[in-house]
Amino acid sequence: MNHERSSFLFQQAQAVIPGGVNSPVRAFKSVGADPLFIKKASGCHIYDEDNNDYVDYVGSWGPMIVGHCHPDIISAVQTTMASGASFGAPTERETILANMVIDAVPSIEMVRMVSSGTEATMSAIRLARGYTGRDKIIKFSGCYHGHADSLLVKAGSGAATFGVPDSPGVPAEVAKLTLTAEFNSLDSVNALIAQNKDSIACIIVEPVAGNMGTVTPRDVFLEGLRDLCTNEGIILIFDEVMSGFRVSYGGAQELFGVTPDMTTLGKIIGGGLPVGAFGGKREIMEKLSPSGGVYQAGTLSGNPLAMSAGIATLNILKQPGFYKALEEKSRAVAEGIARAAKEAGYPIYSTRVGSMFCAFFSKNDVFDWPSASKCDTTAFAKYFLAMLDEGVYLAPSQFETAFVSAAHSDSDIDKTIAAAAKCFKLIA
Ligand code: HOZ
Repeated sequence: MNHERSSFLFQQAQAVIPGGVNSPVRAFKSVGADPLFIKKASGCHIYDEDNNDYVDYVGSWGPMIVGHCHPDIISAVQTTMASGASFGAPTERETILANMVIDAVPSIEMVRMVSSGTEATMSAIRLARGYTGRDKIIKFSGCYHGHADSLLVKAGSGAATFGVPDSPGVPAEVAKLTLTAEFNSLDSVNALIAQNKDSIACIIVEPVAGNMGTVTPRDVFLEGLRDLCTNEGIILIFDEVMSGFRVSYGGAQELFGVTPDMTTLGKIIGGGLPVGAFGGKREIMEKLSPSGGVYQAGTLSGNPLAMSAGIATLNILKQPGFYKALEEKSRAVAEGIARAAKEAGYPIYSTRVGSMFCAFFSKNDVFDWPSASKCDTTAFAKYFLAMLDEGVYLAPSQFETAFVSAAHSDSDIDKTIAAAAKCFKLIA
């Protein structure tokens, strides 16, 4: 495939944008190539500046669950745009989307809209600290909760891909308030709690870890966190920026039947426009300014265009059978890729929760960051580039999740599995 124009545009971008990209995960650095510059998209297909057509499993890193350019979302955004893009004052749409989120997500009694997932997690942690009067937090290595200072400690996603899980620029004094446990290990959490009695404000976790590949929670892990937090007066925060409205309408907490105290959201609830949200128990949320003293603000928070796109998206997701059909597509593609790998003599460790999946280049189980980090990233890079050549666009890192959308058709899935069969044979 010819990527001449993408490479030309990348060269131009590098002169004026650090690394040529506005978010590190977009770079193809870890797979040894230049990123594709995207011209347009439709359904589950994206088209680069050289007019190559790809089946897309990045989906803008999660938001595009109904596919790109859905007519209902286009129409909602166009109608809203015609009456004003932003006012910095309340609009009715904010309350409509807030009610939809509250109705869907078991833990959320009140919600505040922000403009990104990072803002959501950063603000949720400030609120947990303000509510409990405690300073320390626990996160899990390999989990990624955006790029706020306290969360760039043993972080996943781009931070793990590029080998900077503890970013320069985060003051040591700030980082030492973030304690890290191992995903799926209640023992590691118990040990931290015992060593830091009555000083932990919150535990923040991706209930389905999606930023070190896709790592599923083992039996009793989430329930165990719930019990520990209840017993110790710690706020349990589920970061459902990725899994919210994705693994089911009510997110991972609905799927697994475990209710946190607070939840962070983003991606899908903005229908592809910049959005985030955090919510939880009324008594916690009411501590937020202006009803309480914990400050948090944003010029574009609850932006009319983002609210409209979010409402239109959730209305599509509410249609009967939406998640069942998505589950079937997702199972077909994830199982098809795993089967192709096995038949090529290159077994992988395949994980999936709903429409989030990952092919780990590992012969062993992957259940936390130490096991994920042992994957063969060199073989992954070869596979990634070969798949791209076959017209399949995956995230350019072993430590990311693949997303399936309602727009993936049987023929897109068949094409993906056939491509995988060819690519695994190449690397076997
Ligand atoms: N959570 C996304 C990737 N794992 C973030 C996208 C980004 O960093 O640009």
